Amino acid sequence: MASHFGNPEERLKPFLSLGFSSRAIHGGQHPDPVTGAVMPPIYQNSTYAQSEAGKPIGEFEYSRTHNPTRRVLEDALALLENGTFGLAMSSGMAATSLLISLFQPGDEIVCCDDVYGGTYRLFTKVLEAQGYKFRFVDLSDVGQIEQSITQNTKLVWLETPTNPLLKLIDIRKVAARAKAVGAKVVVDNTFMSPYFQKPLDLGADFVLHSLTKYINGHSDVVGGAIITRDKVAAERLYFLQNSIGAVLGPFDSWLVVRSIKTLPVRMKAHGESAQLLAEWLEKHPKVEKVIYPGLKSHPQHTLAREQMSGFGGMLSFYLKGGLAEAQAVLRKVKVFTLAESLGGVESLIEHPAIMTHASVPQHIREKNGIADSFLRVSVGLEDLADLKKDLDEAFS
Ligand code: P1T
Repeated sequence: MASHFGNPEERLKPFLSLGFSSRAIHGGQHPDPVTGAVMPPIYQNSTYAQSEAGKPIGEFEYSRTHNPTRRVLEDALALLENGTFGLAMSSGMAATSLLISLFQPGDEIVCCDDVYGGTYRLFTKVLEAQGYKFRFVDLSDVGQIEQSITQNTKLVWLETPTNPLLKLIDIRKVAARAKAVGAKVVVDNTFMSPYFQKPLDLGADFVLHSLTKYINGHSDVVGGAIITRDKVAAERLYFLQNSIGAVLGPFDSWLVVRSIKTLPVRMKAHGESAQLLAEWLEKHPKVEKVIYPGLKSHPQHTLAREQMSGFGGMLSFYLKGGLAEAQAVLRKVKVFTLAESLGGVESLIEHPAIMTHASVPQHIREKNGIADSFLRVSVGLEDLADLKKDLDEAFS
């Protein structure tokens, strides 16, 4: 494959024998040929000299089209997801928009009924007006998979675990059904990261990430990505990436490349703390119910064990009481920060109904269980004792 994205299949070859942690540290990277620098340089520039019109001196022409630092990140992401082609965008929503651009107004897209509020807003307030047809279905209910994905379906959009209710969807079953009717499947893998879940290995056609979350992991970059093995789709995606233009800049690409090196150790620690915090919360007298895929009480704990290699750092819970009790907890926390987003080294807590999922109409939120007493937690890497103490004090 030779065009502005070069030949990813060849570029990835030297790294294919490496395990996940080695890929996280070395993926897509070689010592700089000019200086020997071990870390990839930040090519903070927009354009590249040509020796005569149409003949660039090197491989690169213009940084929207391709940039060496962004390319390192795109290759590293492809390697982590066991994919071949990576594309880095300026936000998770830009990656979502790019993926949807593969499809046409009039196409039917089946989407799980619990997704990030911004994704729901883009689908219902922007893309439906352009003619795309969305059907929101509870795909965590296996019986609905066959019923809802039909010959009319062009794309199936999954978050698993879903944001914020942490429902799981059987990726293998959805992929098999989609294949039977000629539809494509995308999994938004933001909550698990490739450390805990590899959707392409389970039959998905595309993986999508908000890099803003675990992959960057330090709450200092907004970015997004798509990864695929599908060469035909990748050629079109690279064309669209250049045409639409919402690409990730060189410095942000470099920050994410640096962060990925610690993704395995961070994810392991996030998962360990989240499991212990979920078990502790489940026994707390002020807590009505905890949702975490690693708890035996999670209705899809068995599926979690089958399709994920860990349970992640996100948990949600219902407090006893209502909005007043929830607001009081959010006002009182000191180690947790009350903020949107997730996946950083610091613990965050938020109120989905008022914050991240305010774009979802109230009747749908209520039907799904996004109640006033419902809180979502991104478990960071602080001492677990401090996190427990902080919540305990906020509850009382
Ligand atoms: O914020 P951005 O990088 O554009 O990513 C959007 C996005 C996509 N997919 C999932 C699963 C997400 O959670 C998000 C962003 N989510 C939040 C900001 C949040 O607090 O849930």
